[in-house]
Amino acid sequence: MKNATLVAAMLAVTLTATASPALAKKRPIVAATVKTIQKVDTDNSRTISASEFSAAGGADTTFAKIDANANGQIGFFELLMAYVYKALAARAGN
Ligand SMILES: [Ca+2]
Repeated sequence: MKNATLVAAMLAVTLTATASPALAKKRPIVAATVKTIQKVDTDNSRTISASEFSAAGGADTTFAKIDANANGQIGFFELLMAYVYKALAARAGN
């Protein structure tokens, strides 16, 4: 419970931070995650639903890959990990 509270607090801080140039320079993957959620999360639930993902032009198969716990929502950390994997794949030349 304590960890869940801490994670929720960290998430709130992260999502209320704007994807500022300073954040983009220091933590580009975090900045990209914040920017994407702010753009795609049209109901401001702080997660991305399948319909929001689709409305933003995302494919259902991509949504399913990112939604790691298959709860029908893409949370901050699921999207963050997707960006991390994408960066690692790019670095590996894949
Ligand atoms: Ca999820």
